[in-house]
Amino acid sequence: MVEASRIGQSIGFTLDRFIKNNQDQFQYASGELSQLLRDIALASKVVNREVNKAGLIDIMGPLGSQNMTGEDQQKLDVLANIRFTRALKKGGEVCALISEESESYEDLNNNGKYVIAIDPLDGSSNIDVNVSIGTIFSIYRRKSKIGGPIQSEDILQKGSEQVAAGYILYGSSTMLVYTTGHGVNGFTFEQSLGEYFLSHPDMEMPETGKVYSINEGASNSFPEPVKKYLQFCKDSTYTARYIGSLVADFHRNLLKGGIYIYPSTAKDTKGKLRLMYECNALAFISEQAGGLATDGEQRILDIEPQDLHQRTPFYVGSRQMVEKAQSF
Ligand code: AHM
Ligand code: MG
Repeated sequence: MVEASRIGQSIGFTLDRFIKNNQDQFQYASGELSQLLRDIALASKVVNREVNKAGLIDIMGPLGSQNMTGEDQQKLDVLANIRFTRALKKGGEVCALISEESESYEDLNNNGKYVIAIDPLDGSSNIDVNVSIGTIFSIYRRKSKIGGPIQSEDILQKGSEQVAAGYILYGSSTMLVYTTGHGVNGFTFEQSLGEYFLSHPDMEMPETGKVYSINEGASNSFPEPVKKYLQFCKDSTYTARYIGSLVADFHRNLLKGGIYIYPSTAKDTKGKLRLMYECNALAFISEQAGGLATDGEQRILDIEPQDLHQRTPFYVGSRQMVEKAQSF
């Protein structure tokens, strides 16, 4: 955890300054990871602008074919993928990009030292209805020789090997929350200045809470232990809150305490969420904030990935609540 005194002095710092001041925390401090985080922040500002005018696109664009800058209109999740890919390619620190939007990984710069896994815009069912959505990212050190071809050891790394992870929440305000393994810090975007400012230093997830987030509509096909845990939540008069946007549900639970569950179901026998670019990042952040993340049996960060788009059941949130759910 970052020492309180150091953080205390930094409230209101811009993200850039905060990254610079804390650069010495990185194991391989040579400035590239800092620059990579800045690239992500920059791309997120562009995506934020587009998310904010999502409802206007049909009004302002000439009948759905092209937008105002002459590009073909794209769905926002595809557009976000383009924005992040472009920013990371220009930045040059990333050799391979794994994205929810692409079947295979993308080679960005052979000399890049980092691998990134990203869900550019998560919560797709909420994009068109003005409900919070998010970007999720995980950053790994490349393992193979710099300059050579990408190897599977570079792209299929366990969550415990992340060197940084974070998310951007496009909500009632836009926030960027990230960790480099030294605690979790949250930054709020100030629209008129175009800057992220440190607003939530050294975030800690409450040990326990009273909120459970799960899509109960699918409960007929939940595993028996999950059904029993849900009954326990009701008997304990917990409150149900489910936005259906992972980042938003996670962020609320991070601040207020709670548990988010996406178990295996009849439709998604291995769960719905993707290990590499949805679960690993949030698992890293939750552990750094004092919470827990498991697949119901083992720690998410210990899962050996076999596939870029692998799915996993996901139980994440306040430590005591995840432990309780697991005990069922
Ligand atoms: P997506 O990557 O297609 O957007 O799906 C991920 C989303 C999560 O944000 C959310 O928690 C979950 O899917 C909701 O799924 P469901 O509608 O099945 O409850
Ligand atoms: Mg997603």
